[in-house]
Amino acid sequence: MELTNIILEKEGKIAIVTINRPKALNALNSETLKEINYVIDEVEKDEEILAVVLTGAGEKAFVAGADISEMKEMSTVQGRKFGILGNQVFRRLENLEKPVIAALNGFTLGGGCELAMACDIRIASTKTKVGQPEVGLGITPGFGGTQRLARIVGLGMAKELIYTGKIIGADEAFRIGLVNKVVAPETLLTEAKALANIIAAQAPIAVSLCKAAINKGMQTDIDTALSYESEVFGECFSTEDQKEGMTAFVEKREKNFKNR
Ligand code: DAK
Repeated sequence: MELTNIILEKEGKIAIVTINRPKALNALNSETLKEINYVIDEVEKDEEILAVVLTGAGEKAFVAGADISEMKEMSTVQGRKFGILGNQVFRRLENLEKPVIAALNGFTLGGGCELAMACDIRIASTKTKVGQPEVGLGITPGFGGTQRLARIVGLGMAKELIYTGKIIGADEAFRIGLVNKVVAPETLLTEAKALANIIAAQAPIAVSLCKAAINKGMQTDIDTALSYESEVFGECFSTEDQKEGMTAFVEKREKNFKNR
């Protein structure tokens, strides 16, 4: 697939995925969603890639939402199709076996905030502005916003943000736990890559199983969740990397994980 709205780059063990429609503040149209879906395929099958950084092109926006110009003209059927596509893509990203760090380099609104919330970790710059302004457009958040925001920041805060459509700054986003860290705009990508590289240096199967256990555990009761944790814990002992990690510790040497 020829990519016109997304840039996919590899740097060692990490992939950097950039949404590249800066003239429309990286708004998500159908084509961009399809390209993100394709990039997920590529990242999934590339065994060298162990973590992903997702960001937006330009200095103004991560993603300023779903593409309003495209949505404006949609029929009910097209709207439903668009919603299904977005939800599928975001869910695939959330379930991707490799961790995804969103580097929020500016406006992170509507579908952009929802995209960021489908990622594992969010880092903001001091210029980041976050919100779910959909009610001001006569719609509800449709790419998981009504579900993921409450899971991340809690019910009361999610309801306030969604009912008012208000846009908050990076410090407030940090205070409510929507982003993990706020850094200077010029260091955002470096910080996100550094974090991705720290993760990529761990045992990849263990990291991936942690992601699955955390995600699955958040959707179920504690007993089922703990039983799943025991299952994945056991699974680690069938990996070469568990032997390598523990042997390297005992032998006081650097570990050399093989993703096996
Ligand atoms: N869509 C399309 N174009 C956009 C856009 C968007 N979301 N956001 C900005 N742009 C375009 C602008 O139209 C403008 O294009 P030109 O006029 O230059 O051609 C260009 O980007 C620069 O934007 P501005 O000139 O407006 O820049 P400012 O600095 O003055 O303002 C802003 C920046 C971010 C405050 C403003 O652009 C803005 O308010 N943008 C819209 C933000 C927004 O409301 N986002 C939420 C979109 S609703 C669904 C599932 C999900 C969704 C919908 C349906 N289904 C289940 C079906 C999700 C909905 C949303 O995300």
